[in-house]
Amino acid sequence: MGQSLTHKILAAHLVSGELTPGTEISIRVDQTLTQDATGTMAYLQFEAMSVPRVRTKCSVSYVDHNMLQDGFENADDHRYLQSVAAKIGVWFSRPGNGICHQVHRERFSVPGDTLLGSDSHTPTCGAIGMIAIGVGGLDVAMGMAGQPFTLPCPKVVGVKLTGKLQPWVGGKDVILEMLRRLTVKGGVGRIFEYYGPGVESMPMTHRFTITNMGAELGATTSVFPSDNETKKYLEAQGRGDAFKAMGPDPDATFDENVEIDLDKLEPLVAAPHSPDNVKTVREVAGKKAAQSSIGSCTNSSYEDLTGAAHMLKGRQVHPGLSFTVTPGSKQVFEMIAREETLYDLIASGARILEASCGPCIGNGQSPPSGSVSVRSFNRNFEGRSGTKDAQVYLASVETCVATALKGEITDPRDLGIPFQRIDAPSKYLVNDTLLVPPAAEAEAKSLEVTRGPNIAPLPEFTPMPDTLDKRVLIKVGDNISTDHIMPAGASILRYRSNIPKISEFVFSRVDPEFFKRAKEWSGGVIIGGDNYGQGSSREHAALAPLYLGIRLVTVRSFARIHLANLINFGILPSVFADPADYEKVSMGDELHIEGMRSALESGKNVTVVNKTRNVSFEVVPQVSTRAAKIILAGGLLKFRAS
Ligand code: MIC
Ligand code: SF4
Repeated sequence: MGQSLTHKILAAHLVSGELTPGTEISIRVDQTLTQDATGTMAYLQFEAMSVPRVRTKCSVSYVDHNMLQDGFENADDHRYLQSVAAKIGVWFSRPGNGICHQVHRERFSVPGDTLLGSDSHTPTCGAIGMIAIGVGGLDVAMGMAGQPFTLPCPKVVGVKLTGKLQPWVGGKDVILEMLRRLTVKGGVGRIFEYYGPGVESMPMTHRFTITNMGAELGATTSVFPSDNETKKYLEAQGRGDAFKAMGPDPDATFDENVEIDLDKLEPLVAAPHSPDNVKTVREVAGKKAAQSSIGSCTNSSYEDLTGAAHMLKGRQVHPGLSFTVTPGSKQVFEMIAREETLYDLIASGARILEASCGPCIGNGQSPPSGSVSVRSFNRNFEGRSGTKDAQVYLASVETCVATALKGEITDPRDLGIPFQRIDAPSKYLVNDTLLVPPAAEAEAKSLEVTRGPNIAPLPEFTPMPDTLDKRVLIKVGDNISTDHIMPAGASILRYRSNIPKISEFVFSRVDPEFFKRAKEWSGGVIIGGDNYGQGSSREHAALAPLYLGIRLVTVRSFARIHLANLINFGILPSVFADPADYEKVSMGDELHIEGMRSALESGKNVTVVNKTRNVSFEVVPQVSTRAAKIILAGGLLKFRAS
C-alpha cells in the first residue's frame, strides 16, 4: 500500500509511537519560528530551561505583530527579542522585514523538513512540502531545546484537486470551499494533503493561501507535494539547493478523502462572523462596503499585489470606501516599488501600510461602526477588527479590489475588466538586510539580554489540587475563539509579555465583568460548547486564565492548539461525558469536585457536584497518560524540572 507524503515526512521524523490515528506520536523538530506577540513568552520559557543554545537546524524570531510602538512596550519587547535571539542562536527578522509566514516561506522553507511555530498559521509552509504545525510558545521553546514534539497522530485526508483554476478564481476560493464543506472544526485531528492533476497546474502563491487558511479548518496542518512549481519557487528565491522532489506514492491511500473540481469553483466569501459562513460573492453582491483591505499572511504576496495593481491601474477607489494594502514582506514591498506597481496602487487611492500583520490583528484600520469590511485575510471573528459591530467578509484579492472600485461587494467577474493571470517571477528580489544571523557561540556567551520594564515574570505554576470548590465563572457557547478568550488589538497586544496585566482583559469583549468576578471569586471554572478555543496559538488564552485561578475548563469539544496550551500550563481540559449535561450548569453555580488527582492518575472520569442545583455530572479529562502527568505536576515547565 502506497504512502502519503504526510506519512513519509512524519515517518522520517518519528521519535516514538506509530502512525496510527489517535495514538500519541513524538516527532523531531527541524525548524522553529516565533513571532513577537507569542515570542517573548517562548524565549522567557526557553531561558527558564537553562539550555544555552537552540538545538534545531534553524530557528527564526520574527517581529511582525506588535508594530505600533505607541508607548515603550512593543519597542522594549523587540529589543529583548533581538538580544535573546543573538545569544541563543536564533535568526532575527527585524520589524519591517515582514509577516513571519511570508518571510519564512521565502527565506527558510525546506521541503521534507518539520517546522513548529508559535503562530496558528505556521502551516503556510506546508505548501512547499513541509510538515509545519502551529503550537503554543512553550512547545516551540521545547522544540528549540531539542525536545521532540508530541501530538495525537492525525488522520490524513487526501484532497484531490481536478480541473484548473478558472479566471478570477484562486487559492482563497479553494480554501473557502473546503471551509464551506467541512466547517471550522472539520479539520480537528487531521492533516490535509493536496494532490491530483489540479495541483500540478497550481502556482505556489495559491498553494500558500490554501495551506495558510487550512488553520481555519482546525487542522493540524496541510501539505502539498514538492514538485516542479516548488523547484521554480525556490530557485527564484536563490535557494534552489533546498529543493527536493517529494510527493505521495502513486497508489497512496488516505484515511478520508475530499475531491474538488477547480473548473467548477467560483468566487466565494466568508460572511460574518466565521470563516466557514461561506457564500458565493454573487449571493452577497451589492452590499455597501466602507473598507476593503489586502494583506495578512494569507494574501499579500508579490503576485497578489501585482494582480491588484493590474486591476487598479488607471482606475480610482470608490470615494465611499477606504482601501488598505499591506505587503506581506520587505521582499514584496521592494519588488512592487521597483516595478512601479506601488505607484499604480497609490495612484488609485490605496493606503499603503508597512509590511506587518496590521489590521488583521486589529492593530489599526478598524472599520466604522456597523459597516461592511471586505478583507483578503483569514479570520473574521466578531470584534477582531477592533469594531465590535463591523461586518467583516473574507475574500480573494480580486474580490477585495472589485469591491474597492465599486464601493459595494462585487464579484470580480462582473467588473468588466479583462482577466490577467500574474505569473510568478523567475527571480525574486533577495535583500536580507533586515535578517540578522545569530552570534557565533563563543561571542554569544558574553552577550547581555536586554529586558524592559514591561516584561513581567511568568506566573507561578503549582501542582493540580485534589479538590476544587469553585464557581462557574462564565458559560459560553460553540466556536469560542481565542480572540474571545484573550482578545488582541492595539490596546491589549502591548501586554503580551506581562501576564498579570493582560489577564485584566480575559473575556473582556464577551463579558466586561469577567475579570472583576474572577478576582472576587478567586478564580473558577469555565464552561463552553463545541470547538472551544479555535483560532490562534496564543498561550495567553491559557496562561492568563491560570493566573486568574482557573484550573478546570469543561466544554463539549476543544480546538487542538488551545487544548495543548491548557495542558502545558496545568489547567485540566475536560468534556461533558454526556453533552446534554451542558444544561446542568449556569454561570455562578457553586461546584464541588473531589479526587481530581486520583482521576488523572487512573485515567477515570471526574464527578462534578453542582451544589447550587443539587445535581452532579461526569466530565472526561482530555489527556493522554503523559498529559495527565504534566497537569498533575502543574504544567510542562514543572513536569520537565521534576
Ligand atoms: C492570529 O492570527 O490570531 C495571531 C495573532 O497571529 C495568533 C498569534 C497570537 O495571538 O499572537 C495566531 O494565529 O496564532
Ligand atoms: Fe498576522 Fe493575521 Fe497572519 Fe495572524 S493571521 S500571523 S495576525 S497576518
